[in-house]
Amino acid sequence: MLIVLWVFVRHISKYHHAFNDNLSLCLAWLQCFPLSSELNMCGGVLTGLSGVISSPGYPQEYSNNADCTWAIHVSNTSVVTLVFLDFQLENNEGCNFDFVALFDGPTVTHRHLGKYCGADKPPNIVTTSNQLLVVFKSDFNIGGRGFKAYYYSGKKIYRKGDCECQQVLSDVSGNFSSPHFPNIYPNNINCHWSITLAAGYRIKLFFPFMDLEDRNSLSDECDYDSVAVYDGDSQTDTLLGRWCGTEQPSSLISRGNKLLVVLSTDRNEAHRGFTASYLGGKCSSYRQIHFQNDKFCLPHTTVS
Ligand SMILES: [Ca+2]
Ligand SMILES: [Ca+2]
Repeated sequence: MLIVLWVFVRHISKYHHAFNDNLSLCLAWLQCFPLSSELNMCGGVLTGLSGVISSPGYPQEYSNNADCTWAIHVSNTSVVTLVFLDFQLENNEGCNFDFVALFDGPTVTHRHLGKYCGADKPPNIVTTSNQLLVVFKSDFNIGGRGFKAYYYSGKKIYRKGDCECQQVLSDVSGNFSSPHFPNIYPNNINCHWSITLAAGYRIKLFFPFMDLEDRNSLSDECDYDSVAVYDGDSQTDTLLGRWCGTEQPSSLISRGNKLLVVLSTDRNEAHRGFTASYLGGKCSSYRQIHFQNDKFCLPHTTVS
């Protein structure tokens, strides 16, 4: 009987989007009865030291019109790390249809940590506060397998070297390294180096030395510790790459005058870290950028 009703409502909804609100109530109700495990709950408040969340019905396709909010709240002196194990949502540029959005605090007015859709697993996220808000929404059609993620709490670290960990660099060239380099870096850190040069400049970045914890051998991803580089000033800008282990990234060149480097480490196993150097360069002619000692041709330069 329920199945007949469900098929009927879904059929109707293809033609009458006005039924969407009723449909989502109906689907939510159907979901809660047969699948009432913690994993399949749509949202909730989680206060454990660690836990798992997933889209409703995972790994079956999530429902349309889902609107789930998980509030993760750990002890006052801790931060929250969220690691995605699986991720497949309807994709579109801007993630306006189905998405997972993350906030560094208890509400959507707190710092936005990222909005994700499609089949690329989001990076590991570490909060600066002791609360993380995870929002999952889907629109009226086209779904996916959804997502599964786990979180854990770790102690906030207050050390002398921490001010080296949130740096804005505006000199035309410079160097930086992981905290305490060449000694081992701290666990549970989330460090940002934001290179911001004058308009018209682009940035060439390279890593002469890299030694982080290795990839997760199960997922083959940099799930534990990683250095990520974004082509802009936030983690919502294009990811140019993510590295770990002793992988040596080739040099990177920004599209604009900003680059963001993020070092994230998990709660155990630390290595020596990395050193980075950058140079600013200005375009003097189409397709050509002059750096201090060398010249580059770039395929899609937009700087004149
Ligand atoms: Ca959808
Ligand atoms: Ca580690």
